[in-house]
Amino acid sequence: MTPSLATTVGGVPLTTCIYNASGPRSGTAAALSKVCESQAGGVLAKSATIAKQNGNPLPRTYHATNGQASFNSEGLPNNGIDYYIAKETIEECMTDPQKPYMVSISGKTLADNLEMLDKIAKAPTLDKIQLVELNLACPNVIGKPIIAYDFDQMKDILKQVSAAISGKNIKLGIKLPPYLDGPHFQQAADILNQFDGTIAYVASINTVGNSLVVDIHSEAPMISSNQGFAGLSGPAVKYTALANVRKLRLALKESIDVVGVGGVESGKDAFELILCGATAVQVGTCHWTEGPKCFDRICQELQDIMKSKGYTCIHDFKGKLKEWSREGADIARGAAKAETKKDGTTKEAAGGGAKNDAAANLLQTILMALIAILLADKLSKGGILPF
Ligand code: RRO
Repeated sequence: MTPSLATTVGGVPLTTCIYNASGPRSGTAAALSKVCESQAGGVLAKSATIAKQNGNPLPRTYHATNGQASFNSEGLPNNGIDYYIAKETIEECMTDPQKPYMVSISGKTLADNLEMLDKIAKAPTLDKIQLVELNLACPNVIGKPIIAYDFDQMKDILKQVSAAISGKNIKLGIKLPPYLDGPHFQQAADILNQFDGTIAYVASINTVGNSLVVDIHSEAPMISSNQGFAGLSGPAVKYTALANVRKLRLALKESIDVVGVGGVESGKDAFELILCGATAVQVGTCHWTEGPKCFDRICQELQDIMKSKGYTCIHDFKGKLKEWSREGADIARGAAKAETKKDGTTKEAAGGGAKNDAAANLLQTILMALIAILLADKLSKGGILPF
């Protein structure tokens, strides 16, 4: 039987647990309709501001040649909130009525965010907008800090947003930046937990802000805006995303879902995030570089992994990350060995590297001992040594 990838985010059903992150290929109805036509379980629009804007000057993106990291300083190019909540836009995007449509807002001020929420609440399309993601983590508005790193400001915004949408039919998600320091996870979660009636989910993580990619030939940054400082995404951030999802899942109230996002480019990556507690997984950079067919591929790969483990739905493994154990390490080492045999390459896994180093050291010691014995024998026969 084919495993089911169905899930819910904040109570909203998604046909599959994989969908697009707000950002790449999500600014126009044409691009969003391609997401809807794929296996993506939902469709999320680019973060909106009140008015349409072009964003930062070009070049504002860069993909590292090793495929591990991407950088953007887009500066919120978008068509304005009215476009994303318009009947025509939603009709063009949403060719599959089973899938939810979601908008993202990233106002320049709290007043802008409140105004956009009011527009959404009053829109004739409200019943077609299943989730609203409030982006508190954009790293690329020049001169503005990342809101969710300032806990006092975050609390104040959530208080006012919560009051503004109370009694209105808006299901709210919060897009968070990556936290890196232990206490910050708990501090963020303590604030978010106070608004558990308002917050349906958090999406973790946005890009790693203020990263810098430098070219040695020109001796300058690769990105023109904001002195080259940009949000880092792609496989390089997956491990940070895993930790953020895990830490937040453990610290947040059960009623607040965690949607995992950051560096996902395979079914294996999605599996890992779900194991850490994600209820769904957004794909950003890979959607940007590969296009919407990435959703079909990632869904298929995730189903293949689930099938191989006998899992029939994501609840069979969601949030069930086990503690480290000797038995587990043996399983990981055995799997890495089998993989190595299969494709002939050396895999970094479960101390496999350390084991190989130990074997090499032993061989080296034996060889040196043999050489020493032979040398000693030769020298003693030559009468140089006293034995
Ligand atoms: O548009 C952007 O520059 C941008 C946004 Br709004 C965001 O949330 N994250 C990001 O990396 N870029």
